[in-house]
Amino acid sequence: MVLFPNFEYKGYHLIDKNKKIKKSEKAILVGLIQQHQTDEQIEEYLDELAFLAETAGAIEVKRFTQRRERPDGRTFLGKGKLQEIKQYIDRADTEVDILIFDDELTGSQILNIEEALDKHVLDRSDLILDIFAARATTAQARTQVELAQYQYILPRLRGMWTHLERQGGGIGTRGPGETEIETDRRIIRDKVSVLKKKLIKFDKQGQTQRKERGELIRVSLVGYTNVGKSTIMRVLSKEEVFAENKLFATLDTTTRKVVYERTPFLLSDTVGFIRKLPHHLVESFKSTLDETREADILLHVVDLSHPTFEDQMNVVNGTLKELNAFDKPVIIIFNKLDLYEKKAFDEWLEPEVKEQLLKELIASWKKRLDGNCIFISAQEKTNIAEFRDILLKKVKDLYRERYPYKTVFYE
Ligand SMILES: Nc1nc2c(ncn2[C@@H]2O[C@H](COP(=O)(O)OP(=O)(O)O)[C@@H](O)[C@H]2O)c(=O)[nH]1
Ligand SMILES: [Mg+2]
Repeated sequence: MVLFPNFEYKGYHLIDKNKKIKKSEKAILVGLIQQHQTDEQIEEYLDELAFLAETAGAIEVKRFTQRRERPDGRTFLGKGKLQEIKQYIDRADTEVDILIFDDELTGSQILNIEEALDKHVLDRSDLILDIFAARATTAQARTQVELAQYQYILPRLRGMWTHLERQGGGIGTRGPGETEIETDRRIIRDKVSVLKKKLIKFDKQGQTQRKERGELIRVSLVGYTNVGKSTIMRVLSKEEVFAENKLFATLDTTTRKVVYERTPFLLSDTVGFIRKLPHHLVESFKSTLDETREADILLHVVDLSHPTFEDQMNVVNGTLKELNAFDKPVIIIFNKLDLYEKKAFDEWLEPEVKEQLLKELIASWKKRLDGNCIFISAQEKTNIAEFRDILLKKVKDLYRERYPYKTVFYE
Protein backbone atom coordinates (compact mmCIF):
# COMPACT_ATOMS: atom_id res chain seq x y z
CA MET A 1 0.00 0.00 0.00
CA VAL A 2 1.20 3.45 -0.79
CA LEU A 3 1.58 5.81 2.07
CA PHE A 4 -0.30 8.97 1.49
CA PRO A 5 2.34 11.48 2.48
CA ASN A 6 0.58 13.34 5.13
CA PHE A 7 1.68 16.65 5.91
CA GLU A 8 2.33 16.37 9.58
CA TYR A 9 5.78 15.60 8.41
CA LYS A 10 7.79 18.80 8.50
CA GLY A 11 4.67 20.73 9.11
CA TYR A 12 2.60 20.15 6.00
CA HIS A 13 -1.14 20.22 6.39
CA LEU A 14 -2.76 17.09 7.49
CA ILE A 15 -6.07 18.13 6.15
CA ASP A 16 -8.23 16.64 8.86
CA LYS A 17 -6.19 18.13 11.63
CA ASN A 18 -5.49 21.34 9.71
CA LYS A 19 -3.83 24.05 11.86
CA LYS A 20 -0.30 24.15 10.68
CA ILE A 21 1.00 27.03 12.74
CA LYS A 22 1.40 26.28 16.38
CA LYS A 23 0.70 28.91 18.94
CA SER A 24 3.45 31.46 19.53
CA GLU A 25 5.75 30.12 16.84
CA LYS A 26 8.44 32.64 16.02
CA ALA A 27 8.29 33.69 12.41
CA ILE A 28 10.53 35.45 9.93
CA LEU A 29 8.53 37.30 7.29
CA VAL A 30 9.89 37.45 3.77
CA GLY A 31 8.80 39.70 0.92
CA LEU A 32 9.96 40.05 -2.63
CA ILE A 33 9.90 43.61 -3.93
CA GLN A 34 9.00 44.07 -7.55
CA GLN A 35 10.37 46.94 -9.57
CA HIS A 36 7.32 49.16 -9.43
CA GLN A 37 6.81 48.86 -5.68
CA THR A 38 7.90 51.49 -3.22
CA ASP A 39 9.55 50.69 0.10
CA GLU A 40 6.49 52.03 1.86
CA GLN A 41 4.21 49.71 -0.06
CA ILE A 42 6.28 46.66 0.77
CA GLU A 43 6.25 47.62 4.46
CA GLU A 44 2.46 47.85 4.34
CA TYR A 45 2.25 44.49 2.63
CA LEU A 46 4.49 42.94 5.25
CA ASP A 47 2.43 44.60 7.98
CA GLU A 48 -0.55 42.80 6.53
CA LEU A 49 1.39 39.54 6.40
CA ALA A 50 2.34 40.08 10.05
CA PHE A 51 -1.32 40.59 10.89
CA LEU A 52 -2.20 37.37 9.06
CA ALA A 53 0.59 35.54 10.90
CA GLU A 54 -0.62 36.95 14.19
CA THR A 55 -4.17 35.87 13.40
CA ALA A 56 -2.82 32.37 12.82
CA GLY A 57 -1.01 32.47 16.16
CA ALA A 58 2.58 33.20 15.12
CA ILE A 59 4.85 36.00 16.34
CA GLU A 60 6.95 38.08 13.97
CA VAL A 61 10.61 38.24 14.96
CA LYS A 62 12.24 39.68 11.84
CA ARG A 63 11.58 40.81 8.27
CA PHE A 64 13.66 40.25 5.17
CA THR A 65 13.00 41.76 1.77
CA GLN A 66 14.71 41.44 -1.54
CA ARG A 67 14.35 43.55 -4.65
CA ARG A 68 14.34 41.28 -7.68
CA GLU A 69 12.98 41.36 -11.19
CA ARG A 70 11.38 37.94 -10.70
CA PRO A 71 11.67 35.12 -8.18
CA ASP A 72 14.45 32.56 -8.51
CA GLY A 73 12.97 29.40 -10.01
CA ARG A 74 14.70 27.14 -7.53
CA THR A 75 14.86 29.06 -4.29
CA PHE A 76 12.55 32.02 -4.81
CA LEU A 77 15.13 34.35 -3.21
CA GLY A 78 18.69 34.76 -4.44
CA LYS A 79 21.56 32.85 -2.89
CA GLY A 80 22.97 35.88 -1.10
CA LYS A 81 19.67 36.67 0.59
CA LEU A 82 19.21 33.06 1.69
CA GLN A 83 22.67 33.16 3.21
CA GLU A 84 21.87 36.37 5.03
CA ILE A 85 18.75 34.75 6.52
CA LYS A 86 20.72 31.65 7.42
CA GLN A 87 23.26 33.75 9.28
CA TYR A 88 20.49 35.45 11.19
CA ILE A 89 18.91 32.11 12.13
CA ASP A 90 22.23 30.68 13.23
CA ARG A 91 23.01 33.53 15.56
CA ALA A 92 22.98 32.47 19.20
CA ASP A 93 20.66 35.27 20.28
CA THR A 94 17.88 34.57 17.81
CA GLU A 95 15.03 32.12 17.93
CA VAL A 96 13.16 31.19 14.78
CA ASP A 97 10.64 28.42 14.13
CA ILE A 98 9.23 29.20 10.70
CA LEU A 99 9.56 31.41 7.64
CA ILE A 100 6.50 32.94 6.05
CA PHE A 101 6.68 34.23 2.47
CA ASP A 102 4.31 36.87 1.16
CA ASP A 103 3.83 35.07 -2.16
CA GLU A 104 2.71 31.69 -3.37
CA LEU A 105 5.74 29.41 -3.79
CA THR A 106 6.07 26.19 -5.76
CA GLY A 107 6.44 22.90 -3.93
CA SER A 108 10.07 22.61 -4.95
CA GLN A 109 10.88 26.18 -3.92
CA ILE A 110 9.51 25.44 -0.46
CA LEU A 111 11.52 22.26 -0.33
CA ASN A 112 14.75 23.91 -1.45
CA ILE A 113 14.46 26.75 1.03
CA GLU A 114 13.64 24.35 3.86
CA GLU A 115 16.72 22.38 2.97
CA ALA A 116 18.92 25.42 2.85
CA LEU A 117 17.69 26.90 6.12
CA ASP A 118 16.49 23.85 8.01
CA LYS A 119 13.26 25.62 9.02
CA HIS A 120 9.65 25.17 8.07
CA VAL A 121 8.49 27.36 5.23
CA LEU A 122 4.96 28.56 4.63
CA ASP A 123 3.78 30.67 1.76
CA ARG A 124 0.99 33.21 1.77
CA SER A 125 -1.59 30.73 0.49
CA ASP A 126 -0.60 28.25 3.19
CA LEU A 127 -1.11 30.90 5.79
CA ILE A 128 -4.49 32.03 4.50
CA LEU A 129 -5.69 28.44 4.15
CA ASP A 130 -4.50 27.79 7.69
CA ILE A 131 -6.53 30.70 9.04
CA PHE A 132 -9.57 29.72 7.03
CA ALA A 133 -9.28 26.15 8.29
CA ALA A 134 -9.18 27.33 11.89
CA ARG A 135 -12.10 29.70 11.35
CA ALA A 136 -14.40 27.34 9.48
CA THR A 137 -17.17 26.37 11.85
CA THR A 138 -20.06 25.36 9.61
CA ALA A 139 -20.07 22.21 7.53
CA GLN A 140 -20.19 24.24 4.35
CA ALA A 141 -17.20 26.42 5.25
CA ARG A 142 -15.24 23.35 6.30
CA THR A 143 -15.95 21.62 3.03
CA GLN A 144 -14.98 24.71 1.08
CA VAL A 145 -11.68 25.08 2.91
CA GLU A 146 -10.90 21.40 2.59
CA LEU A 147 -11.48 21.54 -1.15
CA ALA A 148 -9.19 24.54 -1.46
CA GLN A 149 -6.51 22.78 0.57
CA TYR A 150 -6.56 19.67 -1.60
CA GLN A 151 -6.46 21.73 -4.74
CA TYR A 152 -3.53 23.66 -3.39
CA ILE A 153 -1.67 20.46 -2.54
CA LEU A 154 -2.33 18.62 -5.80
CA PRO A 155 0.32 20.33 -7.94
CA ARG A 156 2.76 20.22 -5.02
CA LEU A 157 2.66 16.49 -4.38
CA ARG A 158 5.94 15.69 -6.01
CA GLY A 159 7.73 18.25 -3.87
CA MET A 160 6.24 16.69 -0.76
CA TRP A 161 7.27 13.21 -1.74
CA THR A 162 10.79 14.30 -2.54
CA HIS A 163 10.74 15.89 0.82
CA LEU A 164 10.04 12.62 2.56
CA GLU A 165 12.59 10.86 0.45
CA ARG A 166 15.39 13.25 1.25
CA GLN A 167 14.52 13.30 4.89
CA GLY A 168 15.02 9.54 4.87
CA GLY A 169 13.72 8.65 8.32
CA GLY A 170 11.52 5.59 8.40
CA ILE A 171 9.17 6.21 5.53
CA GLY A 172 10.73 3.62 3.26
CA THR A 173 14.18 3.06 2.01
CA ARG A 174 13.71 4.22 -1.54
CA GLY A 175 11.94 7.29 -2.71
CA PRO A 176 8.54 6.97 -4.31
CA GLY A 177 8.25 6.32 -7.98
CA GLU A 178 5.78 7.74 -10.45
CA THR A 179 3.21 5.11 -9.48
CA GLU A 180 3.11 6.16 -5.85
CA ILE A 181 2.76 9.80 -6.74
CA GLU A 182 0.11 8.88 -9.28
CA THR A 183 -1.77 6.89 -6.65
CA ASP A 184 -1.75 9.84 -4.28
CA ARG A 185 -2.89 12.12 -7.03
CA ARG A 186 -5.78 9.78 -7.66
CA ILE A 187 -6.69 9.70 -3.97
CA ILE A 188 -6.71 13.48 -3.85
CA ARG A 189 -8.65 13.81 -7.09
CA ASP A 190 -11.29 11.42 -5.73
CA LYS A 191 -11.45 13.45 -2.54
CA VAL A 192 -11.82 16.64 -4.60
CA SER A 193 -14.72 15.22 -6.57
CA VAL A 194 -16.48 14.05 -3.38
CA LEU A 195 -16.07 17.50 -1.84
CA LYS A 196 -17.33 19.19 -4.99
CA LYS A 197 -20.44 17.03 -4.92
CA LYS A 198 -20.98 17.92 -1.29
CA LEU A 199 -20.71 21.60 -2.14
CA ILE A 200 -23.29 21.26 -4.91
CA LYS A 201 -25.73 20.10 -2.25
CA PHE A 202 -25.02 23.15 -0.12
CA ASP A 203 -25.43 25.27 -3.24
CA LYS A 204 -28.87 23.85 -3.86
CA GLN A 205 -29.94 24.43 -0.26
CA GLY A 206 -28.75 28.02 -0.54
CA GLN A 207 -30.60 28.55 -3.80
CA THR A 208 -33.82 27.26 -2.28
CA GLN A 209 -33.42 29.50 0.75
CA ARG A 210 -32.78 32.50 -1.43
CA LYS A 211 -35.81 31.74 -3.59
CA GLU A 212 -38.03 31.58 -0.54
CA ARG A 213 -37.17 35.16 0.24
CA GLY A 214 -39.22 36.25 -2.73
CA GLU A 215 -39.04 39.76 -3.95
CA LEU A 216 -37.13 41.46 -1.16
CA ILE A 217 -34.30 43.71 -2.31
CA ARG A 218 -30.95 42.23 -1.38
CA VAL A 219 -28.14 44.36 -0.07
CA SER A 220 -24.71 42.85 0.44
CA LEU A 221 -21.79 44.19 2.47
CA VAL A 222 -18.51 43.59 0.70
CA GLY A 223 -14.98 44.77 1.28
CA TYR A 224 -11.46 44.01 2.30
CA THR A 225 -11.02 42.00 5.47
CA ASN A 226 -11.20 43.87 8.80
CA VAL A 227 -12.71 47.07 7.40
CA GLY A 228 -15.81 46.95 9.60
CA LYS A 229 -18.40 45.01 7.58
CA SER A 230 -19.67 43.02 10.54
CA THR A 231 -19.71 46.10 12.76
CA ILE A 232 -21.85 47.91 10.17
CA MET A 233 -24.13 44.90 9.92
CA ARG A 234 -24.58 45.11 13.67
CA VAL A 235 -25.28 48.83 13.61
CA LEU A 236 -27.78 48.56 10.76
CA SER A 237 -29.57 45.42 11.87
CA LYS A 238 -29.26 46.02 15.61
CA GLU A 239 -28.35 42.41 16.07
CA GLU A 240 -25.37 40.65 17.46
CA VAL A 241 -22.92 39.90 14.68
CA PHE A 242 -19.45 38.68 15.45
CA ALA A 243 -16.84 41.40 14.84
CA GLU A 244 -13.27 41.12 15.86
CA ASN A 245 -9.97 42.82 15.15
CA LYS A 246 -8.66 39.82 13.32
CA LEU A 247 -8.55 38.86 9.70
CA PHE A 248 -11.38 36.70 8.45
CA ALA A 249 -13.47 36.68 11.62
CA THR A 250 -16.42 36.00 9.31
CA LEU A 251 -16.32 33.01 6.96
CA ASP A 252 -19.99 32.40 6.34
CA THR A 253 -22.68 34.63 5.00
CA THR A 254 -25.16 36.02 7.52
CA THR A 255 -28.39 37.48 6.21
CA ARG A 256 -30.89 39.55 8.20
CA LYS A 257 -34.13 41.15 7.30
CA VAL A 258 -34.03 44.85 8.06
CA VAL A 259 -37.01 47.22 7.99
CA TYR A 260 -36.67 50.99 7.76
CA GLU A 261 -39.71 53.21 7.42
CA ARG A 262 -41.86 50.23 6.51
CA THR A 263 -39.41 49.30 3.77
CA PRO A 264 -37.98 45.85 4.28
CA PHE A 265 -34.82 44.55 2.65
CA LEU A 266 -32.26 41.83 3.21
CA LEU A 267 -28.81 42.69 4.45
CA SER A 268 -25.92 40.23 4.17
CA ASP A 269 -22.49 40.18 5.72
CA THR A 270 -19.89 37.84 4.30
CA VAL A 271 -16.23 36.87 4.14
CA GLY A 272 -13.82 39.69 3.34
CA PHE A 273 -11.32 39.85 0.51
CA ILE A 274 -7.56 40.21 0.67
CA ARG A 275 -4.81 40.72 -1.88
CA LYS A 276 -3.33 37.58 -3.41
CA LEU A 277 -6.22 35.47 -2.18
CA PRO A 278 -5.39 31.90 -3.24
CA HIS A 279 -7.28 31.27 -6.41
CA HIS A 280 -8.67 27.95 -5.20
CA LEU A 281 -10.10 29.59 -2.16
CA VAL A 282 -12.07 32.06 -4.26
CA GLU A 283 -13.19 29.14 -6.43
CA SER A 284 -14.37 27.01 -3.54
CA PHE A 285 -15.99 29.91 -1.70
CA LYS A 286 -18.14 30.77 -4.70
CA SER A 287 -21.30 29.50 -3.05
CA THR A 288 -20.66 31.49 0.14
CA LEU A 289 -20.32 34.45 -2.16
CA ASP A 290 -23.51 33.69 -4.09
CA GLU A 291 -25.33 36.14 -1.88
CA THR A 292 -22.96 38.82 -3.11
CA ARG A 293 -23.21 37.71 -6.68
CA GLU A 294 -27.00 37.80 -6.57
CA ALA A 295 -27.27 41.01 -4.56
CA ASP A 296 -29.20 43.99 -5.90
CA ILE A 297 -27.07 46.60 -4.15
CA LEU A 298 -23.49 46.35 -2.92
CA LEU A 299 -22.22 48.28 0.06
CA HIS A 300 -18.48 48.37 -0.53
CA VAL A 301 -16.95 49.08 2.87
CA VAL A 302 -13.53 50.75 2.93
CA ASP A 303 -11.26 51.32 5.92
CA LEU A 304 -10.42 54.97 5.35
CA SER A 305 -7.84 54.90 8.14
CA HIS A 306 -5.74 52.28 6.39
CA PRO A 307 -2.66 53.65 4.60
CA THR A 308 -3.31 51.57 1.48
CA PHE A 309 -7.09 51.79 1.37
CA GLU A 310 -7.11 52.66 -2.33
CA ASP A 311 -5.09 49.54 -3.04
CA GLN A 312 -7.61 47.57 -1.03
CA MET A 313 -10.49 49.07 -3.01
CA ASN A 314 -8.81 47.86 -6.20
CA VAL A 315 -8.37 44.36 -4.79
CA VAL A 316 -12.06 44.25 -3.86
CA ASN A 317 -13.15 45.49 -7.29
CA GLY A 318 -10.90 42.91 -8.93
CA THR A 319 -12.36 40.09 -6.86
CA LEU A 320 -15.90 41.29 -7.55
CA LYS A 321 -15.12 41.18 -11.26
CA GLU A 322 -13.80 37.67 -10.87
CA LEU A 323 -17.09 36.73 -9.19
CA ASN A 324 -19.14 38.43 -11.88
CA ALA A 325 -20.60 40.70 -9.24
CA PHE A 326 -19.22 43.97 -10.46
CA ASP A 327 -22.07 45.21 -12.52
CA LYS A 328 -24.37 46.43 -9.73
CA PRO A 329 -25.29 49.63 -7.98
CA VAL A 330 -22.57 50.26 -5.39
CA ILE A 331 -22.35 52.63 -2.46
CA ILE A 332 -18.84 53.10 -1.12
CA ILE A 333 -18.87 53.26 2.67
CA PHE A 334 -15.73 54.96 3.93
CA ASN A 335 -15.60 53.62 7.48
CA LYS A 336 -13.40 54.29 10.54
CA LEU A 337 -13.63 58.03 10.07
CA ASP A 338 -12.75 58.42 13.77
CA LEU A 339 -9.49 56.54 13.33
CA TYR A 340 -8.70 58.41 10.14
CA GLU A 341 -9.09 61.73 11.94
CA LYS A 342 -6.79 60.56 14.70
CA LYS A 343 -4.14 59.42 12.27
CA ALA A 344 -4.36 62.16 9.68
CA PHE A 345 -4.71 65.27 11.83
CA ASP A 346 -2.40 66.68 14.43
CA GLU A 347 -3.98 67.13 17.80
CA TRP A 348 -3.33 70.85 17.89
CA LEU A 349 -5.01 71.47 14.54
CA GLU A 350 -7.81 74.05 14.74
CA PRO A 351 -11.21 72.39 14.55
CA GLU A 352 -12.21 74.67 11.67
CA VAL A 353 -9.15 73.66 9.67
CA LYS A 354 -9.87 70.03 10.37
CA GLU A 355 -13.42 70.43 9.25
CA GLN A 356 -12.30 72.15 6.08
CA LEU A 357 -9.82 69.37 5.26
CA LEU A 358 -12.46 66.74 5.83
CA LYS A 359 -14.91 68.63 3.66
CA GLU A 360 -12.39 68.71 0.84
CA LEU A 361 -11.65 65.02 1.18
CA ILE A 362 -15.33 64.14 1.09
CA ALA A 363 -16.05 66.48 -1.80
CA SER A 364 -13.26 65.04 -3.91
CA TRP A 365 -14.44 61.46 -3.37
CA LYS A 366 -18.07 62.42 -3.99
CA LYS A 367 -16.96 63.88 -7.27
CA ARG A 368 -14.94 60.81 -8.20
CA LEU A 369 -17.73 58.41 -7.27
CA ASP A 370 -20.62 60.39 -8.65
CA GLY A 371 -22.00 60.98 -5.18
CA ASN A 372 -22.29 57.29 -4.36
CA CYS A 373 -20.33 57.34 -1.14
CA ILE A 374 -20.64 58.15 2.52
CA PHE A 375 -18.13 58.72 5.31
CA ILE A 376 -18.99 57.08 8.60
CA SER A 377 -17.66 55.65 11.80
CA ALA A 378 -19.55 52.49 12.61
CA GLN A 379 -17.91 52.40 16.00
CA GLU A 380 -18.70 55.98 17.00
CA LYS A 381 -21.99 55.85 15.08
CA THR A 382 -21.09 58.95 13.10
CA ASN A 383 -23.24 59.78 10.04
CA ILE A 384 -25.28 56.60 10.43
CA ALA A 385 -28.60 58.38 9.89
CA GLU A 386 -27.35 59.86 6.64
CA PHE A 387 -26.02 56.45 5.58
CA ARG A 388 -29.42 54.90 6.26
CA ASP A 389 -31.18 57.55 4.22
CA ILE A 390 -28.93 56.99 1.23
CA LEU A 391 -29.41 53.24 1.47
CA LEU A 392 -33.14 53.51 1.94
CA LYS A 393 -33.46 55.75 -1.09
CA LYS A 394 -31.55 53.23 -3.22
CA VAL A 395 -33.72 50.38 -1.93
CA LYS A 396 -36.94 52.30 -2.58
CA ASP A 397 -35.80 53.30 -6.06
CA LEU A 398 -35.14 49.69 -6.87
CA TYR A 399 -38.59 48.62 -5.62
CA ARG A 400 -40.18 51.27 -7.74
CA GLU A 401 -38.22 50.21 -10.76
CA ARG A 402 -38.90 46.54 -10.25
CA TYR A 403 -42.51 46.61 -9.07
CA PRO A 404 -43.98 49.79 -10.51
CA TYR A 405 -47.56 48.85 -9.64
CA LYS A 406 -46.93 47.91 -6.08
CA THR A 407 -47.18 50.43 -3.31
CA VAL A 408 -46.87 48.24 -0.32
CA PHE A 409 -43.16 48.69 0.24
CA TYR A 410 -42.87 52.42 0.07
CA GLU A 411 -44.83 55.53 0.75
N1 LIG B 1 -11.90 52.90 15.16
C1 LIG B 1 -12.84 52.21 14.53
N2 LIG B 1 -12.80 50.85 14.53
C2 LIG B 1 -13.76 50.17 13.87
C3 LIG B 1 -14.81 50.83 13.19
N3 LIG B 1 -15.61 49.89 12.64
C4 LIG B 1 -15.08 48.69 12.96
N4 LIG B 1 -13.97 48.84 13.71
C5 LIG B 1 -13.11 47.79 14.27
O1 LIG B 1 -12.42 47.14 13.20
C6 LIG B 1 -12.26 45.76 13.48
C7 LIG B 1 -12.83 44.90 12.38
O2 LIG B 1 -14.23 45.04 12.37
P1 LIG B 1 -15.17 43.94 11.70
O3 LIG B 1 -16.55 44.50 11.71
O4 LIG B 1 -14.95 42.61 12.34
O5 LIG B 1 -14.58 43.93 10.22
P2 LIG B 1 -14.91 42.92 9.01
O6 LIG B 1 -13.77 41.97 8.93
O7 LIG B 1 -14.94 43.82 7.80
O8 LIG B 1 -16.23 42.28 9.29
C8 LIG B 1 -12.94 45.53 14.83
O9 LIG B 1 -11.97 45.57 15.84
C9 LIG B 1 -13.89 46.69 14.94
O10 LIG B 1 -14.18 47.03 16.28
C10 LIG B 1 -14.84 52.29 13.23
O11 LIG B 1 -15.71 52.96 12.68
N5 LIG B 1 -13.82 52.89 13.89
MG1 LIG C 1 -16.63 40.26 9.44
